[in-house]
Amino acid sequence: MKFPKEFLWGGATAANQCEGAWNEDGKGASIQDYMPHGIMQGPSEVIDEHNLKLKGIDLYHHYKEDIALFAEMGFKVYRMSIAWSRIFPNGDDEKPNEKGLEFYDNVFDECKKYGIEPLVTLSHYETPYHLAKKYDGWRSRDLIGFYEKYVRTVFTRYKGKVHYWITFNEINSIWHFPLMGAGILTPKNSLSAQDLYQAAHHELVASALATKIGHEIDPENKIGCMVLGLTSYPRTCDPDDVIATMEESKRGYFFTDIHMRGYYPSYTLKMMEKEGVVLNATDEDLEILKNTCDFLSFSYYMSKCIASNPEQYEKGKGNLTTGVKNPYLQESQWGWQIDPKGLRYLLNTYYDRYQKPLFIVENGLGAKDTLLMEEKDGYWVEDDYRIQYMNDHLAQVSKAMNDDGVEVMGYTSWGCIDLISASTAEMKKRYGFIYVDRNNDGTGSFKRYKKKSFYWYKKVIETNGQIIS
Ligand code: BGP
Repeated sequence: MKFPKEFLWGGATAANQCEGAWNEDGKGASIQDYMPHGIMQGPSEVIDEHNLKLKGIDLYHHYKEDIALFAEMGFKVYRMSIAWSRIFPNGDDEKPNEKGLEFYDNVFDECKKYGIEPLVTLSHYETPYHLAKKYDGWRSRDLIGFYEKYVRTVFTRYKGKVHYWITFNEINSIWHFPLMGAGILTPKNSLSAQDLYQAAHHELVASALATKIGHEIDPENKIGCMVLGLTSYPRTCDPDDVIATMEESKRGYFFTDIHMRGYYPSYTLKMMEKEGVVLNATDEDLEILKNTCDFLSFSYYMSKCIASNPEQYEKGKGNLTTGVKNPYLQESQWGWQIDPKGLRYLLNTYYDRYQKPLFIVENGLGAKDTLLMEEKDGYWVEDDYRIQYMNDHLAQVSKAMNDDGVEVMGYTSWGCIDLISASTAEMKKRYGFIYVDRNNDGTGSFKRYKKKSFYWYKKVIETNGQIIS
């Protein structure tokens, strides 16, 4: 398997799923601090002390140890997010919180020590709670100004320390989970299409504005958009299934097209027309949207099938969105259908559409791991299933590059250290190369243990992918 010399190997986390220290050193609450059950139930009225994310894996106090472990694996890049409410505790504050800024200074300095490039997500499902409560999140145009102030602050502060940025995590998730994706507290079933498209528009304008500002502050900055990458296949070759799949794909391309092309393509205008939406978009908004991204990044865990008559088939489970089951695929313990070839397919479709570099910033297997009674060859968890999953996906990445000519900048596996899951807010769904002793009931010592996959990934990076088969 061939990977380019400059390929960015690494891992990914998000502040709200790993940092903990939810109210330390002046941090304000984020929406996640009020989501003890992930997306499965609505938000809580008050902070629920059982919410595992409040302490996460306590990366806030373990970052030196954790980054040293990433360095031991040879990471070239570490994808992480800045918790917006660590910098602006309420989101609409006058001044930033210096302690919060210092924390990320320390993290970036630690990365630099090992030659690891940070890849920073500016907003990873962690809108400051106050902005959700007072403004109903991104439904309000005011959020553009608050986000602008926040990104200006961090682009300026970390100039020269960070060169790779992502504006919003999985921006297309707003269709499915408006609270997580856009900090909207109004329940989804009370939101109209008008509300959702307008909120999406505000995020899109804010994203393009961040790209503009980021380039102005440091022309060296590479700024990308990020979507939940989903391969959708027609369940059968019945043209009705094919058309249903095309319609579904349009909802996915909505965000990448606007980010990468800089305008609302004709089909997006038709979508809104059909749904009775009259978008409030100013001339200035449309001008800002012309600031297109340097790269397109996405998460990829699974694929799904689409049918024009879905009730005839068994329903699939999946990452924030589902279709019907694909009879040719195996699934994870959480029912997500595993499809390495779907990753090659997706890389091709994006590259054919935009001819811009792609970055796989999330991929991995959420599984229940068992800690061995004693260390075996330096590891504590025998996670061959995870090694297999990642090997098979990376083999397809290599094919996309070498057989199909797709340009891929790098690969950051999701949850390179175990963390709290986003959809179910639990600890037992683990993705990491590093096991963290914390349990669903909140017990645990927070001690870190290497898994078998730790040594495997180290070898992958050392050989620049040569051991992938
Ligand atoms: C993506 C999110 C991540 C992450 C991942 C795995 O959608 O960007 O934050 O958590 O999915 O999902 P989960 O944690 O629910 O297994």
